[in-house]
Amino acid sequence: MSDNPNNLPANPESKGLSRRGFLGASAMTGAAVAATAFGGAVMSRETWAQAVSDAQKKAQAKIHVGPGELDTYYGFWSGGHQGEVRVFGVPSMRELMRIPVFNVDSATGWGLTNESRAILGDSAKFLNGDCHHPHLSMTDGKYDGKYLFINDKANSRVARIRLDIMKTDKITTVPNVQAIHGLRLQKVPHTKYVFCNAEFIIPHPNDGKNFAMDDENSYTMYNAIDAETMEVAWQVIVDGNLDNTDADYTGRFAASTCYNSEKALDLGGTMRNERDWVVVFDVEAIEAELKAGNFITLGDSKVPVLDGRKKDGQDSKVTRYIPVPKNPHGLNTSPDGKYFIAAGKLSPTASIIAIDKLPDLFANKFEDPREVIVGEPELGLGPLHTTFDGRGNGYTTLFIDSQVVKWNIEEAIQAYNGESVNYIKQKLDVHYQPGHTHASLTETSEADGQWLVVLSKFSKDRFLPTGPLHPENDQLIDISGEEMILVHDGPTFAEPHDCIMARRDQIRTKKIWDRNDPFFADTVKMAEADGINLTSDSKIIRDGNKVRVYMVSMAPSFGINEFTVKQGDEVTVIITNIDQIEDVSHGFVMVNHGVSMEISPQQTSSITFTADQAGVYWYYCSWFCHALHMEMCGRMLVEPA
Ligand code: K7E
Ligand code: CUA
Ligand code: CA
Repeated sequence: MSDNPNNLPANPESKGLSRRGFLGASAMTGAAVAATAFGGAVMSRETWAQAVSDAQKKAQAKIHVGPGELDTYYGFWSGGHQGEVRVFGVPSMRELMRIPVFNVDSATGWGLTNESRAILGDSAKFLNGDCHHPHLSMTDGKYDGKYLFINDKANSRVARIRLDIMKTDKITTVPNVQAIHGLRLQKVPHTKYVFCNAEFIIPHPNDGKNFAMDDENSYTMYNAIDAETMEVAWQVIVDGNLDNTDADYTGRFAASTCYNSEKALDLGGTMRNERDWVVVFDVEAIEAELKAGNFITLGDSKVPVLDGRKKDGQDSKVTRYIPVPKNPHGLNTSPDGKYFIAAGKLSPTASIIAIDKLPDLFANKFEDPREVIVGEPELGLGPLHTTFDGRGNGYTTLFIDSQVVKWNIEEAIQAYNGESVNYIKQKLDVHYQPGHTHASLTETSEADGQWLVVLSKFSKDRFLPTGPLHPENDQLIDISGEEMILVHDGPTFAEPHDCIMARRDQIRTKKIWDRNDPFFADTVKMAEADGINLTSDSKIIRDGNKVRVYMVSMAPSFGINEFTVKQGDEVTVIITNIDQIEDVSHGFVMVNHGVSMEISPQQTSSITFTADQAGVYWYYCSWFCHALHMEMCGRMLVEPA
């Protein structure tokens, strides 16, 4: 055994060896390691400089955002089963911020503070989440900068992030379903609904009396959440299961892929049918049915439920099922509003559904629902998700081929009609096994075809080794020209399924908190009831064994240097940061009590804990705020019970 198990030279360039060359044959045996002149090879700086074309150098120069310069796009990345949302600058791919959502965060106190626990509600008992699909609210098919919504597959929730403060402000658990996966927003006339798919089929009622799941009482549902109130507005029972979803640009239709039309309980069973389907929802018909009172409710839930399943081969009023091959996955609306595109996953195809034919589909004008499919191009192996440049091209990830394929939609339709055209424009190797791909502004009518992010699930040899668990590789590709040019490898921690990019002028954030912000309104109310002026008072309120310690903070000191409680007291510390200066955030940590929180300028934060040990306990400021930040501390004196 060498004492350098990674087998990396201290400095490969100095020995004139590329890393690929040094790693040698063993690195080349992986099936996905398809090194091409530029795309695949790991090379030294010198080799790279010789190999790249001028176009590549130009593209490379575009991603250089120099010190003090700002990025042109905001990127919002899901944190996958890590549970948070990450804010990136694009094209630099620098991480700007992390927004805790379904996770517990030590730095900001998310999941620890009273304000965050109130937002988490009943689900505060869960310390995990699994977010896949971040999406930005829209007005008239364009980002309006208000909210970002994201799903939690692990605990069947949907969260909303306020973009002005970049904090989660609402979390909703969707009742009577399991595993909220696909999530998209109504685009037009504005984001009234958040559409979300519950992936797994469960028995109803799910009370342990029926595990067979082979009858009509086993199903899953398509869900719509009111974007403003964050209450579940309605649910629609479907045949099969639900994977990914998207909405159209008329406001009337949304559609979802189903990979388990078989209602199978095992892997083999889910692959039995050559075709599963895309189910289309008619939002207007759904609203009409609700208005007419034609709904049921389930268990304790008050959410109206419609039945969107076929009965005796007859379609419901609110859904239509379009057969597509095979275990389809991504469902994406083209930015011209013309098509839903379903990626085939186990089929090398994508199915192009003409949205303008859907009114006739619902009017039963077609013998075969597949008459709404106007193209089914062969793209490559394992197509998962498609994104668009606004110039008529789709970019589809090919998981098995480890590629992104650029293809022309209208030409694919011509080919389907028997014309001989080559709709494939380019296939680019990515590294490796891509899931989602996202082009700048692709989900809006303003898709601008500048940047493409490809979220590769495997990084293998692209980065310094980090043990058995590898980072993912979020690659940045310049798509502004005729050719896709790979310009950046971005290691990320588990597991950004999806990301979304908006122009920087579309996101407007506050520099300091507004004292009237609803985020801490309940805490302000509590202070008012205690007769406290939060921006000037530092005072202790005793209420039986409950002690409320109110203090202000201003760099570099807390308003209270020392307070005394009795062992067993339930202590709530409420701090208002009265600094007015942008970026001067304070923190509060009570040593040996699991207590930590952020208090940014003009914010009030509070946290509750039990003083269960007698003695002296220091508290301190955890966000570096001043030259005397270390001195910003105090003592809690706990008298024995
Ligand atoms: Cu393809 Cu959850 Cu969007 Cu992962 S899903 S890749
Ligand atoms: Cu206040 Cu550090
Ligand atoms: Ca299937």
